Amino acid sequence: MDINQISLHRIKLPLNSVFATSFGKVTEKDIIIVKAHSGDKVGFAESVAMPFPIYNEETTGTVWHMLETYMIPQLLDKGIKEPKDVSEMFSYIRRNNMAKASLEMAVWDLYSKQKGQTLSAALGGKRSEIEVGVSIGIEDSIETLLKKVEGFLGDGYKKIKVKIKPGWDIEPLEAIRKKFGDQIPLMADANSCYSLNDKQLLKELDQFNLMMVEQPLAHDDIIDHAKLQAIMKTPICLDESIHSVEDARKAIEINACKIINIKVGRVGGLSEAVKMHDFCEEKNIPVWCGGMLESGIGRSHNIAIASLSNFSIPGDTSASSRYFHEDIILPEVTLSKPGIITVPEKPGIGIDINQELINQLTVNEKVFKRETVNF
Ligand code: OSB
Ligand code: MG
Repeated sequence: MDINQISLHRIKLPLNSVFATSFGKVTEKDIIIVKAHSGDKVGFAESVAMPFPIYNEETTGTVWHMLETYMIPQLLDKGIKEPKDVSEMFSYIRRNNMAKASLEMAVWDLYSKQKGQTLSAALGGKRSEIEVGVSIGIEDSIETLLKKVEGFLGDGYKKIKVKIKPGWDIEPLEAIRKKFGDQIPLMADANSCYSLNDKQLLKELDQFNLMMVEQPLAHDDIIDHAKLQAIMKTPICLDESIHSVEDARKAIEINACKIINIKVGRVGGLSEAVKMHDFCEEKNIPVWCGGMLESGIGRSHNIAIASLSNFSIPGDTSASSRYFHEDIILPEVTLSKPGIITVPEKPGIGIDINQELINQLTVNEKVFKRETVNF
């Protein structure tokens, strides 16, 4: 693919409102933009790691370190023929999936631009439009939560996901069902904050007819999730526990979940995400595309992967304006119809970058050039 330069920009992109989960609050996105250059073509991606190791073990700092120290020099030196070579090249590195994914996704964008194809088509996507939902953090009061739900339902979002934690679970869900009825597509995400000691409370969630409950138990568990699924009617969806198609196979084999949330960063890249999608399709396990409050760059990758056939449940890829006053892409991600995002038609991720805004927001940057010519 003749990649002769890779550059990193670390930016701080303010969120337009605080996003709170059971593991903490986020007020701005600390993002590493990765650019892979070949001739006049540039592939873009972003690292989705959080600034603190609270969702998983990675941070923006560890991603920078892995890319700078091991991954970029090796990729520039060895060269690759196609995107799947990136995953193979770094398979010797344990974990660090978000670092791996950020580089691999930039290569996928570049590859599809070189082929003159949309990223969606290059990945085997079938849809030209995707259905999307919204993820709502832990709010200060039930009243604020209900106002937000009302607004997002007004935008036509096809799934309302509410973050829960002990002390903020039954009450908010009950209030939403009471105000908006039994028909709205509703789910809850616990981000690993319960244990099997809470099984009575978790069973009580069955009364709310939720589409699913996401990652109720430990971030590294599948055994207890299987025990919980056996006594709960509500389908369990796994997020934090699944890092690869192998993890998915094991979780499905022991009935630890009925649905899987695929986040490209968490699973180490688009090649692994496609494998996981195909495996789940074969096993009749529906998947949906999760989110990490991405800027428009990561969001556009999510739109591409969500166009594959087994992404049959609306994902967490909402419009740019739900997160940011101003996004770093042109045009921003918008709903083309209520609850619908149209997959862009231009090659690669199919959007332009607002480089001027990226420059304004940059706190650190580094350019790596290939030193020798690869043939
Ligand atoms: O668990 O899905 C999650 C955001 C940050 C970290 C973890 C999660 C989330 C979200 C937001 O739920 C999804 C989004 O709107 O991007
Ligand atoms: Mg989640």
